[in-house]
Formats: sequence, C-alpha cells, structure tokens
Amino acid sequence: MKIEEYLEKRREEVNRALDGYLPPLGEKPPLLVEAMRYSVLNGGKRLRAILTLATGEMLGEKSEVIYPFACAIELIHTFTLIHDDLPSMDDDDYRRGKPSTHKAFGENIAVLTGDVLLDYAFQLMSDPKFISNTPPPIALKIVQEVARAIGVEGTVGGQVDDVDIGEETTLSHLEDIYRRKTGSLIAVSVKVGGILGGASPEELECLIQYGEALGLAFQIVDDILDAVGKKGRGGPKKEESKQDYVSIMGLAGARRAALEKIVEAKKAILTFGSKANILSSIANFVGEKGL
Ligand code: GRG
Repeated sequence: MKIEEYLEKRREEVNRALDGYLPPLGEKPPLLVEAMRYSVLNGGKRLRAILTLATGEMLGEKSEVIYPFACAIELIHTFTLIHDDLPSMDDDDYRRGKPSTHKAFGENIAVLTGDVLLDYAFQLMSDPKFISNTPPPIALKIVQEVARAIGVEGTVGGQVDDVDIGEETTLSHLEDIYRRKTGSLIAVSVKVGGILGGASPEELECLIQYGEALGLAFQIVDDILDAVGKKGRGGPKKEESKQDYVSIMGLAGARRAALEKIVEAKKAILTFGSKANILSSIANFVGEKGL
C-alpha cells in the first residue's frame, strides 16, 4: 500500500474514533460540545495519532489499546491549534480551511474549548472506561510523559519563547523553539506508541530520536509551506515580521535542513529493520511535502 493510501485510511479511522470519544451533539452545554466537535472534527491530517498507532503496532500492540492514547494526543494538538490561533497569539482567522474556533464561536468559548479538550485528553488516558486493557502503571507513565512534553520543557515553554521571538533571532534559538513548540508533541506521540508496545529502553531511545528529528523537520516544512503559500489555511495570511526558518535560511536552505532531519529520523529507526517501513515512509512523506 502506498503511504498516501495508508495515511488516508488511518486518518479516516482516527476520525471515527475521535467522533466516538467526543460527547455527542445535544449533550450539555450545547455550545461547548458544538465547539469541541467543530474544532476537532474539521479536518486535520491526524499525523500525531497515526504516529502513535504505527509505532505501537510496529511493536506488536493492538490498535484498540492504542486508540484512546492516540486520540488524546490529537485532542491536545487541537487544543494547541485553537489557542495558537487566538488574537493574543498568532491571530489566525482560518484553520484547516474553515474559520478558526474563536471566529466561529467567539474568543471566550474558544479559550474554554481548548481548556476542555486538554482536560478530556487526560480523561481519555486515565479513565478505566477508556483504557481497560492498559495496566495502570503504563497509563500513568504515559500521562507523565505527555504532561511533560506539553509543559514548561515542551510545547508551552516553546510557545512562550516563540511569542517573544522578535525580529532578530539565531538559527539555533529558532530550532530550540521548534523542538519544544512543535517537536515535543510529535516526539511524544511516537514515544507513547513505544511505551504501549513495550519497547526496551534502547528501542525507546531510537524512537525518541526519530520523533525529535521528525518533529523539527515537520515545523521546517510548515515554514516552507507558509512561504510558498501552500499551507491551505483557507484564507489570507496576516502580515507578520516574525522570523522563521525560511527567512533565516532561504527556501533552498530550509529544504536542505528539512531533508537532513528526515535522513536523521530514518537512521534512528534502522535498528527495527523492515518493521519500521511505515515510520520511515511517514518521514519521507513529511519531507517531500516541503519540496
Ligand atoms: C500544549 C498546554 C499546551 C498549550 C498550548 C498555543 C500553544 C500552547 C502552543 C502552540 C503550538 C503550535 C500550534 C505549534 C504549531 C505546530 C504546527 C505546525 C501545527 C500544524 O500541525 P498539522 O499540520 O495540523 O499536523 P493538522 O491540521 O493537520 O492537524
């Protein structure tokens, strides 16, 4: 199966699972439920959930055990997008081709929708109702890893430095921000799959290296797509003077760097042999999007 077909099939499966986990329309409070469903089920590649699934399955874990964790990570990802789009952050009116959550529901509801998705993600990863096949110590380890990845050392810390980035920055500072702001959620998606699949410490280290390199490549490619106008946000990009990978390295330099990171990611999982073909193809797919 071609990687595009694999990703599409998994995207549909993840969408069905997310649909099932989210509270149905009609539940209270209606506005919050509507905003949760609008924000989560409005497209998205589901890359992070797919990485968790592909990694766990590579190591022999069943998909039904992985789904609550994979979907929890997607809920957290959606939460970061909602908050990232707010006027006080990146101020984007469009997301995934549709009005961003604050444009569709107002800023107050958007903030609360992000909050509740974060909360719900931790419920998914810890409530026996959802994770009856996962031993509690494993679930606790995953909860710790995810919480750390999105906290001070990870997503939020990276976002804080990104907000503060200004017009002059160095490449190493930018990469440090990208590793935390974008890379840490991608890396932990892979790590969670590894933990669920019972990876040895050495295997987990290789998976983390893969996830980190892929995460950095992913944000560089995102900058490239932004620069060439292929991001598909669904509306005009607002003017901004913030530096990014392309403004510092140029388009060719950014493409080169992204491909280097993809090579690094694939090298890290060589130890798994052909079992890692899907992870390797996902890395190629991410890199090729920037070409
Ligand atoms: C995580 C606790 C916590 C707080 C959030 C707002 C914020 C702090 C962080 C922002 C992080 C962020 C949005 C980084 C950008 C990452 C990025 C390139 C997202 C686009 O990901 P895709 O292309 O999106 O996978 P789809 O729509 O396909 O899901």
